[in-house]
Amino acid sequence: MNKDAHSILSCDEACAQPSSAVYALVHEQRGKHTTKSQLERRRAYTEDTIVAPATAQGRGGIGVVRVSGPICAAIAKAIAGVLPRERLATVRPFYDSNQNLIDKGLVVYFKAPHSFTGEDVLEFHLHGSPVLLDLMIQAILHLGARLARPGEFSERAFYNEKIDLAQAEAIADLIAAGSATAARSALKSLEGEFSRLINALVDKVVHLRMYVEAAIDFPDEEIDFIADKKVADMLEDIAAELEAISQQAEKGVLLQEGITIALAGKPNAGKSSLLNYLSGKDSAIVTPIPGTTRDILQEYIQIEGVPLHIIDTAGIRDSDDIVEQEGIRRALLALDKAQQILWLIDGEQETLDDDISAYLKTIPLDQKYHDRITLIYNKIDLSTQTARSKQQDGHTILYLSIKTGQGLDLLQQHLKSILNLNDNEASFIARRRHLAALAAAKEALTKAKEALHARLAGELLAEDLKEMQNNLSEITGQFTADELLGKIFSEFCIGK
Ligand SMILES: Nc1nc2c(ncn2[C@@H]2O[C@H](COP(=O)(O)OP(=O)(O)O)[C@@H](O)[C@H]2O)c(=O)[nH]1
Ligand SMILES: [Mg+2]
Repeated sequence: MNKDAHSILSCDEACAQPSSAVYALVHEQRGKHTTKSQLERRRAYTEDTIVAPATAQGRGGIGVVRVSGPICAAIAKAIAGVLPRERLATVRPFYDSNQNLIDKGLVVYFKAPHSFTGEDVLEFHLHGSPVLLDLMIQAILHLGARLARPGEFSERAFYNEKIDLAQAEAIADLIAAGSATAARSALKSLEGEFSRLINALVDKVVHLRMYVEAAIDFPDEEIDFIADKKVADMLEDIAAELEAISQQAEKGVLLQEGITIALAGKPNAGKSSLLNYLSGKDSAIVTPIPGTTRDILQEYIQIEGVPLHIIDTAGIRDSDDIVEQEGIRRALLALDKAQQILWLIDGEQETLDDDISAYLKTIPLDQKYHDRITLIYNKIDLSTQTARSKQQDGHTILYLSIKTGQGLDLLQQHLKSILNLNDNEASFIARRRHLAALAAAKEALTKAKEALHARLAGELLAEDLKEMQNNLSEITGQFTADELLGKIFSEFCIGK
């Protein structure tokens, strides 16, 4: 029975029966970026030429001005006196329209479509003076180019299908990378690693959609794909792949954003000492006087390339001092934002038995924070405890001394495990936007499974699959609303 469905799938679009849904699907898959406004946008691009400095503001050895668009050849001739050979760095004097010498430098010409943007591109390498770059840009504007909007070079590369959206975002992430690990991961995304995984998954979803749509189109053939285990198997396969990608993407987001860890506890437990230890400097004032820290102090550190924002807070206790009360109020706000809380216990003052749940009930923190708490039993040099790490009631308890350094290695290990850094595999970089799209795809997949399970009409299953495909395609920009595209590129800086 299912043979018919298979035979339709295997035949090329041209010979498919005029079964509209399958035909439209194949067609839709072949044509990329085809919404009307996107096409109009591409047309607008071919008409104007953009210019911007490509190197950072300020003085340097060289400064580069980049131009993209149809009048590049004319600009090269006007400014450098020649149209240089393609992709060959050529030394030339550069003149403005009054024949005043601007500078002498290199000009490189990339002819469309073999350029970053897919259009004709020119690069002028000048001496790195902001004044010279400015003169050069003025001269190019005078010749009919306009200033590029933020991210417009990348945007053109996207519309000309040189890169997809995830790759365009990776350019911005690569430039913004705060560590070697983040840079490596951004480069992986830029090289298309993330996009390849997404595209492979989209292909699988499309394949399944075609199978289901074909079955719907031939009801007479009694194709009972719902009873057919093949559909269920394919859904399982897609689910597993989606899960694997989501996990990697979460790691990618972590590399980009890092996590926030708050240090909390009663006054004098050693929070500020811990901040100073982790940041490697004396940022916080440490005294034996309880209530020393009044305001929130924040330090930024990295563990194996992952950014960590550490917040030191005022000790939480009842206080009559209005400054301290305000500090405590701010501490509680900071705890709300932190993904992890290290709750410090003063080992000189307090003991801790095995009933961790009971202990947590005694601390002045809402129950909702309990899941993110690691207990740090500090000052073991003043107690009978030894340095160790213990798991109890689903919590980690670390016994250590910030003063003597005993057990601090356990803390480092614990932070790494929080960051999930134990497998060292560098991931691709990812953004919250990607996680949201993956989550939406998961939701659509769950609905698809339910539709199959409940033996609902095939149309519903097909609809869920289509939604899933669209969610995934948002990541690469194949199915992304214009407003969102505009927003993404506008967050780039000029010249990118
Ligand atoms: N003996 C001992 N003293 C410590 C240790 N950690 C911190 N302290 C001392 O405890 C006091 C309070 O520390 P501080 O970091 O200001 O605590 P905070 O109020 O929680 O910020 C200071 O005098 C520290 O030197 C430790 O591991 N052992
Ligand atoms: Mg303090």
